[in-house]
Amino acid sequence: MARWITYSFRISTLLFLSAASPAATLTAATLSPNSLVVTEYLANPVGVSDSEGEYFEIFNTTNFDIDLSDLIIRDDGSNNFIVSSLIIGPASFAVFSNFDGVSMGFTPDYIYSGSMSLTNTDDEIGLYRPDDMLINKVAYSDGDFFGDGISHELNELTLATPSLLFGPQLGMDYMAAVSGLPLGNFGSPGFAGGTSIDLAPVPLPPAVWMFGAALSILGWIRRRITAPGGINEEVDIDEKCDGPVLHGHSSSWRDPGHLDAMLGRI
Ligand SMILES: [Ca+2]
Ligand SMILES: [Ca+2]
Ligand SMILES: [Ca+2]
Repeated sequence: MARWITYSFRISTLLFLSAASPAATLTAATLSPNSLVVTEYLANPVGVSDSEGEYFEIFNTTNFDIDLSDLIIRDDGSNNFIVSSLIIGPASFAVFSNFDGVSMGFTPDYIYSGSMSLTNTDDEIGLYRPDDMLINKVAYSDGDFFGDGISHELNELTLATPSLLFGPQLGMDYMAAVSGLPLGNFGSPGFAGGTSIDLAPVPLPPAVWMFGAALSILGWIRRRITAPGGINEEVDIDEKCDGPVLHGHSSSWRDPGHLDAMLGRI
């Protein structure tokens, strides 16, 4: 005997709905852990003062542009700043520095001036969403572990590295940069240097995934309903979108496993 099965799920945020603008740009408020990763830092430059030579580098591990506006960058103490405006491309680096980079031979993507310093002993570089959710953080206990003027490059950039989120281990997750910079420094600001990047495609953010799933379910159900002589030809289904919630029920899913199987297809 047929029984009714009712299902519903919430589409948390209907983002990127416009077919006219398929290229999504993520915002800092929607970022998932490790969507940005600190890939390099130079805490103790040589040939220039620390206030004119420190930098750190981040990498966008997603397949989308990210608008970094309102991203919070801070240590565990009082150093902090909020990014005013910067777009980082998919699978791309961005360099943050406390100076214009001229003496070190590169152009930073963002200058934070004196609002943050990288202490040569122990310090932190944390990336946080505007709601203060941690995205990625480096905590080091020796800012020139490899020697003065030698930046720390992340060994391997993979989301499977569990220690990334809460602070890589010096000497294990980071290695000494070997690419020469002016004034006797070493580093790879804005490029991989010795960092091995091996990232699987990053899933769509939840809001986009859910919306896509909703459309997929809808389309799939409708196909099943209209299939002449198909196994579900007797399906009687009613569904509607009620604000952000998609509701549906059917009298012909005799086995709740059908629903599970359907969801499993998405
Ligand atoms: Ca320093
Ligand atoms: Ca600091
Ligand atoms: Ca680098």
